[in-house]
Formats: sequence, structure tokens, C-alpha cells
Amino acid sequence: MALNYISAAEAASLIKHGYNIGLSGFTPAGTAKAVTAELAKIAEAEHAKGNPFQIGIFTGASTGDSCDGILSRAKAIRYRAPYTTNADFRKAVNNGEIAYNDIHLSQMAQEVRYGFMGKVNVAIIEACEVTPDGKIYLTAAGGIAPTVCRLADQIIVELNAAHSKSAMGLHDVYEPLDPPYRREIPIYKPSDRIGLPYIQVDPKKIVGVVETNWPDEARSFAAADPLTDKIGQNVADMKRGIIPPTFLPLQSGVGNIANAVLGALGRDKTIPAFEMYTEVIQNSVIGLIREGRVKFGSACSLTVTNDCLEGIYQDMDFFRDKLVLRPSEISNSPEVVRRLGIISINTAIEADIYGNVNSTHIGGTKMMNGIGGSGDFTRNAYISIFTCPSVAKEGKISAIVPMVSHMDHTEHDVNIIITEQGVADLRGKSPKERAQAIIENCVHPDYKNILWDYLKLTDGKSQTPHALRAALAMHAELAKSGDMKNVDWAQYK
Ligand code: 0RQ
Repeated sequence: MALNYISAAEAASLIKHGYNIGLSGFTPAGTAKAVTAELAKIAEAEHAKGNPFQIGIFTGASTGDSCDGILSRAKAIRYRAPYTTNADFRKAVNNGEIAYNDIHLSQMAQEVRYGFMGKVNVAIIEACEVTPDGKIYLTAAGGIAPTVCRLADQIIVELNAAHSKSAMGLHDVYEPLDPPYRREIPIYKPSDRIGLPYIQVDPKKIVGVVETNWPDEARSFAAADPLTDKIGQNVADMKRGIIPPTFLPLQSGVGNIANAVLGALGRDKTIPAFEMYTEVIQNSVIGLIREGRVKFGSACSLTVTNDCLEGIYQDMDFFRDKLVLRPSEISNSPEVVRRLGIISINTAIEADIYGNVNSTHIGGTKMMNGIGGSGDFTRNAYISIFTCPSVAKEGKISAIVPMVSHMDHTEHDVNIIITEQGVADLRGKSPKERAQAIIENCVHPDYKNILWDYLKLTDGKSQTPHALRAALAMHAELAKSGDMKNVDWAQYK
């Protein structure tokens, strides 16, 4: 059956008000771009005529500006799941304009399959190749593409020449059966391949192929600075402990700190060359693969700068047996993470003195990005680590507080907290012992006495001592005076 080549505008016109669209991609890597940009124009035109036009978006993780950004500004999104990083989307969510369902990334594909979010009407899939018999070769990310391709009534392929056809073979496409028929996911080491290098779809469902040449919209990272370097070094220094001599596969979150942490781990030659079983591969990991410090990378996406991606495509003969991209429910599978014994490293917005972590909300109410894959890895890791600078906003905010204003990762799941000040190893400790370790090692000097004084307000004896009226007083003080340091415990005595 011949493929039907159409324009991005023609493809967008197939998407109607009220539809749910399923997108390829995970972070700005591998996501649809051209059709969503045209869809925003349709939404704006309909709104100008006084007609409603809004859709639901199901995807792997964040997308780029040409999806979440453009569609948010066009007020074209009714519902979206999961993780996003776009500032305009964030603004719309916190203004109450978009229903945002922030779920664990490993659960996204199965919740769509279970029907929890409604029907997938159209899938838009970025590909580096598509064949008339329905083989779709993905680009820089796996995401939930296999699932939305299978469930959607119609598939639009964005055939993007900015991705080299040498990406063919990078993917290992595997979709588990749903309960009660699900079996184990047979991955026993990060490099195991268990599926196909393409998504096989019914070619009759491919309603159009849109040819584009649109590079991924991944952010570039700030160069490591003394603060991120110190955090990275603190992570490298905590390798002591009960880790097998062969070391264990690493997962690392996304962002400047994560990038710096990987850089520091790579430089520390007392750590043997290691493997990654992670969701996102950033620039630093590609450098470490080239240097032989990382032996293998299993991930959901190559969230790298475009020059770095170009370098990988050009050196595919070198990278082919050192990288694999998987759907997010496999890259982040709790079953596989627990089996392999992953060391997970993610970034906190804030942590409390007992080890609970807030990864998603500013001041307890405003969404930042979302939980991403941090929960998939943290709860199931061999060792779970959270890093963050000890203070934010020129020192007016302490990242360590008496009680987190929103909780994503509980004290039961968090093993180690690391700031530029030092390392709090919480393994094997009771809550009261954890509080001592966290305040002593991780808190900024400006806040140490404030937190010791908070503990004096408690009975000091309970399993988890709190003075409940004062537990969020540092947040309340920030809202009132703009500086947590002004908190006055006297009123809570
Ligand atoms: O504000 O943007 O105004 O400067 O939060 O903080 O320090 O730049 O750190 O970019 O690495 O993001 C947790 C959000 C950190 C991210 C989070 C302010 C701070 C700054 C950003 P500005 P930084 P990063 C992998 C795994 C959750 C999901 C996850 C994230 C802005 O890492 O989304 O881990 N993680 N997924 O000033 C108020 C505080 C603050 C604060 C920082 N306590 N109070 N503001 N900020 N701490 C990803 C995937 O799953 C795909």
C-alpha cells in the first residue's frame, strides 16, 4: 500500500475539537513538531470565530515548544499527561486553564491502554523511516509511541530528515501484555534487547506522512559551575558502602545538576566503568561512552544538544552496540529497576529533615514540571539519591525544611540526600537519626540553627517529632516576607 504524503496543515486538519492525540517523544527528543504547530493555528482560527477547540495530549514526557508551548499559548490544550517542562504550559496549569495529570512515566502507556484517560483518536509519530508495509522507525526517543500507534484510529507520521536514517536499529520496541496475562520483562542486564527495532502498525491506519526537516528542541545545559561541581563530587564521594565491586547501573535525572553529577562520576577513576539504565541520556553520558567510562547506555531518549545528536548519528558504527532506546514503560520499569539494582540520582525541589522529598510543587501548590520518572526509579532503586543546592533564590529559600510542602518521595524511599554542603546517608537510620544527619550535613549554615531550633519545639521523642503548627512556618514566612530566614519560632512555643 503506497504511503500518502500530505502537508503538516492537511495532517492537522484531521484532528478535531475534543480529540485526544498520542505523541511520540520523551522530553523534546523525538516528539512531533510540525503537525502540532499547525494545529495551534487551527485552534486560534476556531477561537477567533467563537468556536471551541481543545484537545487532550498523551505523550511520553515533556515535549518541545512546538508542541506544549505553541499549543498552550493557543489555549488548545484541555488535558495533558504526563511530565512537562514548558514555561507557558506551567503558567496555564497554575492558572487553572489545563487539566494536568502528573503520573509516573512508567505508568503512562499502561494507563492509556487501560482506558483511564479516554480514547486515542490520532497518533502523531516522528520517524526517521516508514515503510509501505507499516514499519515505523522512531528517532531519538521511545516514549509511549508503540502504545498510541496500536490504540489510535489514525496515525500521522512526521518523517523528519533532521534525524539520520542511521537511527534505524537504535530502538528496542516491546510492549507488555496487560494483566492478568502480563509476564516478566526479560531484561537481565542493561544491554539486553527483547523486542523489534521498529513499531509494526497496520499500514491502513497511516493516514498521512508529513515530510519535515525540524531539529529536536532540547535545551543546552549551563556549563558546570562550582556549586553543581561540588554536588557532583559529593555524589562521587559517597560510593563507599555496600555496593558490589562491579558497581551498579546508574539512573540520572535531567537538568544541569544531573549533567554535572554524571561528569563528576565519570572523572572519578576509583569508580569502575559503569552502565546506565536510565530514562534520559544527556550530553555528559555521550562523552563518557566515547571515553570508555560508560560501557552501555539503556534509555528512553537521547536528550542531547543537536550537535551531540549529529555526532552520535555520524558515529553510529561506534555507538550501535553501546546504546539502546526503549519505550518509557520499559526504560522506567519498576520490575527491571528492582532486578538490576539501580543507583538512582534525581533532583529535589525541597526535602525535609526526615527525608521526604518534594520534586514537583513550588510552595506546595504551584506545579513546577512534574514527577517524571523520579518515582519509578527512587522507590525501586538499590540506592536512591536526591541532590539539590542547599538554598534557592539567593539564599532566601532553604531547600531543607521541617516538613515538605508537597510530598512525592517518602522517607521510606529516599536513601541519601546530597547538597553542596555534604552528604546525609539515611540508610538504616530512624527518623530522629535522619534529622540529625540531614541538618548536620546538608543544610546551609544560614539555616542550621533555624532547623535545630525547630526541633526544640517538638517533644523530641515521638517516632517523627513535629510541631505541627510550626511545620510549614518557613514556607508561610517566605510567602509573607520573601525570606525564610525571618521565621520567628517564639510564636509557636
Ligand atoms: O528557579 O527557574 O526561576 O531559576 O526552581 O531549579 O536549581 O535550576 O534545577 O533545572 O535541575 O530543576 C526539581 C524542578 C529542578 C527538576 C527540578 C527553583 C530554582 C529555579 C529550577 P528559576 P534548578 P533544575 C528526570 C527525572 C522532577 C522530575 C524528575 C525536576 C527552579 O529536576 O523537574 O526528577 N525534577 N525527573 O530557583 C522555590 C525551592 C526551590 C525553588 C529550586 N525550594 N523553592 N523554588 N527552586 N528549589 C526527568 C524525566 O523524568 C524526564
